[in-house]
Amino acid sequence: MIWDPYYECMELEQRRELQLRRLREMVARLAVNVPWYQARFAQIDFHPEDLKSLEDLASLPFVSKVELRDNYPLELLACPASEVVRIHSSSGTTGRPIIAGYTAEDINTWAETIARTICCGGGTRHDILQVAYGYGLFTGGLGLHYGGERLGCMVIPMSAGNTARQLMMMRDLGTTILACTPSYALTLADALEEEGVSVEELKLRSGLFGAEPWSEGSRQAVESMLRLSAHDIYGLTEIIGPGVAGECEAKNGLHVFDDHFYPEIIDPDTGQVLPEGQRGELVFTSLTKRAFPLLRFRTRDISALHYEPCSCGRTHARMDRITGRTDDMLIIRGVNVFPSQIEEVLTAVEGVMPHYQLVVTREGRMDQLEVRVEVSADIFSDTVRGLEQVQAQIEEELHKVLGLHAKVSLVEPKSIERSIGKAKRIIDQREAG
Ligand code: DLL
Repeated sequence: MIWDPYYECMELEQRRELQLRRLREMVARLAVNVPWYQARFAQIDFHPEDLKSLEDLASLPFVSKVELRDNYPLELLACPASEVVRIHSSSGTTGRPIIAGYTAEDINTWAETIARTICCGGGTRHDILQVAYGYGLFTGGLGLHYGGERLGCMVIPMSAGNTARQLMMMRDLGTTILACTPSYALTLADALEEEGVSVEELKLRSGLFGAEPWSEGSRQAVESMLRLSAHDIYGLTEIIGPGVAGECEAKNGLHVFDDHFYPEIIDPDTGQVLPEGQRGELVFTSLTKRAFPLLRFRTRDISALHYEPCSCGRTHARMDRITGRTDDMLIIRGVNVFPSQIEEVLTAVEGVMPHYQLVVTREGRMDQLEVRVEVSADIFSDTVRGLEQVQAQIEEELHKVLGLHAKVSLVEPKSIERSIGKAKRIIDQREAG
């Protein structure tokens, strides 16, 4: 089912006209309502009426996390504070959090784009949606919640954690759609046996997984363990939260709801806009946000965009699965390494579980990468020789893909800390050493 065929299946030309109209309105609003944008536009001698085509957007400067932090907490509001009905926040790893405000209209838009996301994942109003993303300042819980209600699902607001209770509710209420981070989905799948719940008793058919990078290997693992169809969903607090893009049954990239969020891909070094299909940094411009619209926000997420229509009938731009973040990239002995590349290698090896951690240390001047990964109980109880073989096989595969030697440590099932939200994959001990 397509939630809003008018907007989701629009002819490309018609959508471009709509985007340009919305963009021009947005820029004009920013120029009037937000002193910071006023000053920026004046600096580059830009006048909103100069914006004649979507391509002209490329002449405007980017906004990055640094500028958002400088305008903490609500300096960039484009509406009176009295119109803000909700805030969310993303903590990040350092410094001040980002605070995003929403008007009632923004909350409405958000519910619509999440309803689209759930429909993309095969959901209808007959579904029972278990929301196991965290509720609170994080956008995952409340975002999915409002969208689920908009669609007419029965929503179970579990929030993250309390795994035993999640499984009990899932079984007793007959949950059909599970929404949580992919790492938490694996944690839930792992706990089935311990909690005495058999997958046969469950009615899951679809999963809406996002908020962190994951791989095709993890998709296969979670699909076979929970017997559902796993869909990638993407979003970020600065732009609205989840509901920016989602995968349909074709699983041929994520549909970007580009009548609200205009995507570009840029070269992260030069800032140049890259053509269709080329990999680079995703940049988003709000087209309809009222409280906290952003012009050309640099996400640091790496993806590529495609424009040919999808077999499902939606005509939105499609983005590739996020393969990493420009700031997640580890530089080890000068070689760029993305955790996602390692995950792809690990999950392709029989008996290796998608639970891993990357530990980076420095010995003298040399960076060392250790990949700690769980293996199945069968492999773990194998002979030392058997274990060494698996270890050598992974080291060889990693060498082929990364071009450097990483030490692989096979660890016991369930020995790597489980997450209920975003998994912590990287332990970089270099600064300390
Ligand atoms: O994670 C919003 C969200 C909630 C998305 C629930 C999907 C589901 P933030 O906490 O602001 O917001 O983190 C945003 O998470 O820039 C990406 O780096 C990463 N991210 C989000 N979705 C995906 C995904 C939410 N599907 C940051 N694949 C983004 C890979 C993702 N990374």
